[in-house]
Amino acid sequence: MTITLNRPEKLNAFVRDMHGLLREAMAQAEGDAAIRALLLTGAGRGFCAGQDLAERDMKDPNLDLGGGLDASYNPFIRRLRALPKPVVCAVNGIAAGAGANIALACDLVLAARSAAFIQAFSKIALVPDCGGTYWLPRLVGLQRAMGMALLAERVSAEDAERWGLIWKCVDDAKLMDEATSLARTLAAGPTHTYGMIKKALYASSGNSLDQQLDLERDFQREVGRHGDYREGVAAFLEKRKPAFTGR
Ligand code: LHQ
Repeated sequence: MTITLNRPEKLNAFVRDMHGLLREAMAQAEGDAAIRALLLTGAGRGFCAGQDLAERDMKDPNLDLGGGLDASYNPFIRRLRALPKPVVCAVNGIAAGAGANIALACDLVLAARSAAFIQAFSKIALVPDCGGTYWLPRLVGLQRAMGMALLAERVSAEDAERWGLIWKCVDDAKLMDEATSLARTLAAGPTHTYGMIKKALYASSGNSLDQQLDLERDFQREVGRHGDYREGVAAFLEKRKPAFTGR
């Protein structure tokens, strides 16, 4: 299933309606067993420029940006990370502010060579949100995370790949083909196991080695009882491609 952020004239900056549509799309991705991978991208020349800065009433004395995060962005980030299916992001152009951190919330991020990532928040005196302060230091180390957050400069897709911020930078003309092919490959994989791999990797930074070894044992026990494991081993021994059901 592909979700395309579609407000190209404003570089897909988020307005309220988009959150409603995203909620519906995520419910479909979660509920439909036939959907075995998700691809997130943007329409037009940008991926997403974050929150639409014209939407908030700046004269409102009760302006509560935290409330906005609780109501829409944070549940979306949590759902992306918790989805027990792989999520691929195709960053087709600039990814700024919340847009950058939504991309980084995805499991595998591809970016067009002309794309860039900007932690734009500090330019308008905000702190990075949508998980930015969580994954930036984990992905690129504290120094680069700090530079990105304080300076709010563009990080090119090539640097992003070199730094380990994203999986891969690809030529613009090839982005959608590569991202679609990657999502299709993942959709034909052992979906249940992929869900467990996500859970294990995302748990690891909060766990000790002992806890992680125990978690791996428990997860391996579970996936070892799944038909996809039997199919994987049978296909290997019979020298054929496995036909995983994912269920
Ligand atoms: C925009 C936006 C935009 C409205 C481009 N809003 N119109 C915040 C508050 C609340 C809770 C949740 O969390 C957040 C998190 C955030 O996301 S805060 C960070 C918000 N984003 C930004 O600060 C980025 C603002 N945009 C930019 O700095 C530039 O537009 C970038 C660097 C992304 C792209 O620059 P250009 O390629 O030169 O394009 P442009 O600036 O000409 O933008 C094209 C159009 O899109 C333009 O509209 P116009 O009608 O003049 O053609 C922009 O005004 C509009 N646009 N971002 N966030």
